[in-house]
Amino acid sequence: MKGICSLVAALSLAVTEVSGHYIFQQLSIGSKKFAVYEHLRKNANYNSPVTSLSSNDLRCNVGGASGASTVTVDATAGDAFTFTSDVAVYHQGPISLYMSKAPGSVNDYDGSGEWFKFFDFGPTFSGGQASWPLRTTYTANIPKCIPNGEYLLRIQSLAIHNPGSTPQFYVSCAQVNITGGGSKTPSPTVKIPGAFKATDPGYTANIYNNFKSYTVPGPAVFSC
Ligand SMILES: *[C@@H]1O[C@H](CO)[C@@H](O)[C@H](O)[C@H]1NC(C)=O
Ligand SMILES: [Cu+2]
Repeated sequence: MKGICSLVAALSLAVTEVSGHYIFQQLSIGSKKFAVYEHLRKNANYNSPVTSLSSNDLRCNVGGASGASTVTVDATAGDAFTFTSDVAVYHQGPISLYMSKAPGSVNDYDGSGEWFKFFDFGPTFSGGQASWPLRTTYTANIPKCIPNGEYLLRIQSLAIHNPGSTPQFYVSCAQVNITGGGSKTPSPTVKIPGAFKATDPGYTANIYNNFKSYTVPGPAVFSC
């Protein structure tokens, strides 16, 4: 009986993994929208999440360790940019933006260096209700003061819609070449994996039970 139940559970999970969810697959700089996966590393797991806190796939998703087939795009520090997903993000949880400077060419960079976070899209609380920024597009500005160079630009949707189950990370990385920047060293920085802990309040939060405040996981937000 147990065998049949777990087989059914495994099958339904497999179906959900392929057909459900969402994936960030397109980048815009300013009003210029580029082709799907032109400047984003193509992942190899459809639109499924990463769920291991210790996996290198947390950096740029499954299949995203190499940028060999990704074209790096020029951007000016301070530019607005947008990540677009295939379908609107529909799992409650925060969306965060990170960058990591490549030691050389970003095409060859696996994301094993230092990451800083520069934006969180968190919940807003009003009248005892939380509302999450669940959308198809997320727009922010590249920090004006960061050093010129080639970077991974990473978006992360942390799905905590299912309290008690393992949260899910939906991540994608773009490759950008920054000019017109400054000389500030972004801080604090973290390694990925390592930046997120099973004990983080924002990771274990129950969004359906007495949910009145929220701390987005990860390092403090860097701003110029
Ligand atoms: C990045 O921009 C600099 C300055 O314009 C340029 O010299 C360099 O070739 C660019 N690198 C890439 C990978 O586009
Ligand atoms: Cu899902």
